[in-house]
Amino acid sequence: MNRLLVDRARRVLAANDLGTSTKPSPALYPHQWNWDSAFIAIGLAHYDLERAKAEIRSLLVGQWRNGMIPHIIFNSDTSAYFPDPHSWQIARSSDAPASILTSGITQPPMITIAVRDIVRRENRADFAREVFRALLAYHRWFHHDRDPRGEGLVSIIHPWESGMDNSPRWLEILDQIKLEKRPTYKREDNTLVPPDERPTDADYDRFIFLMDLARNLNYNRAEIFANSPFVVQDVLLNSILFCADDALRELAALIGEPTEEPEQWMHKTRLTFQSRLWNDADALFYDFDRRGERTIHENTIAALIPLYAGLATKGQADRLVKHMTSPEEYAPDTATAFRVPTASKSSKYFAPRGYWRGPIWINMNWFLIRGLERYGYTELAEEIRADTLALIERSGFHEYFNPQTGEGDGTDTFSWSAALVIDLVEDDTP
Ligand code: 9WN
Repeated sequence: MNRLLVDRARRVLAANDLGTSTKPSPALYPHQWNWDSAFIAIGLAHYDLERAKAEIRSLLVGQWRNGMIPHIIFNSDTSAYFPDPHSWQIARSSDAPASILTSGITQPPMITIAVRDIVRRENRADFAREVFRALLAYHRWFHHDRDPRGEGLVSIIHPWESGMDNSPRWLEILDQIKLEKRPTYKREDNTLVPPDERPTDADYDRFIFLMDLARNLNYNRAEIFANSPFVVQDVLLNSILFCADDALRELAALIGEPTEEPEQWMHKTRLTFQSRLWNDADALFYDFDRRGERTIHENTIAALIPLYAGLATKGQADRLVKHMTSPEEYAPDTATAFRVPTASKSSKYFAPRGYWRGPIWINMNWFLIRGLERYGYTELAEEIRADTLALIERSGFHEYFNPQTGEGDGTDTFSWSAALVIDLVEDDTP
């Protein structure tokens, strides 16, 4: 059964293959996305290491001079996606690459974790040697540019940077953005899938407002930090960066480069993660609104992802697992058969078809499975793995799934759903 699933998953990746990169889906997402490509490389590494390396190399082609790896690298063969290169106008920044079109923001740095997977599977250091400098530059950019005060937590400047675009976590800040007039733009996404399975126009107005703001400030970080209402220390991105720092440390050790820098980053992150993001009363990790200097009290799946990174103490992990196993929050109940929803069912924003406001996403289940394994909750990890595979078996490689009915929503044949299913079935963590 599972072998058949792997074959089907490989076919999804082959169908979305653009040669040296893979688009997330056939029509809705026709370009290369940053963390998608990293998840895809993790899947590809199980059966085609050369193609997995090509996926990483093509992502690095879009790297900015300041080290940032952008969230989208545009495929020049198509213009069917909004926002397009003209919306971003990255040439306004002297840091942007000259001959390649990209967006002007980033996404969670899964790339370094994917590179470590590839290097471990190959059991050779060549690829680590090849990409180490570029990865180091990306991490330095995160830690210096996005954490200018050296606090140990980096900030995101757009919900798209979190990868969880319309999460309830961002709503309070976005609601405070009062638009004098609506930005003018034409969406493509809600013509390709049912509009109620996409972020709303009100969400998009704010996404575009923040994109325009960053562009109009020529992607100057100091100006953006000073002027944007959205500067957030995101639990998810900081968890992934912590894991990525650890992967970078391992790559450095392998090729004889110094390991102190990533070690220091990790040390600082661990301290501030605990002191600023852990909320002991609610027993959840919460994002911190850096601009407004306040905690964002939203119970979403992001609050549990520090398990993946090993950033929770054993006691905190036990308490996080209680949320996961509570039927009022993340566990199945009479109305909700499938898990794990991306927002707690107790949240007033919970919406079973609402994109990142409740539906199940395969990458989030994958993070939780890996996190539960790390803390020794093997039975629960096993249950969620079995549920995840059963869901795909039942509804196909959709972008996300309704936790009440199990139906697949958003786009079909979604690349990371396929890639991570391969990783979950093979499950021979290198
Ligand atoms: C904006 C490609 C991307 C994912 C994100 C997901 C969605 C884009 C969009 O698709 O975002 O970046 O157009 O909605 O939220 O996580 O990387 O799959």
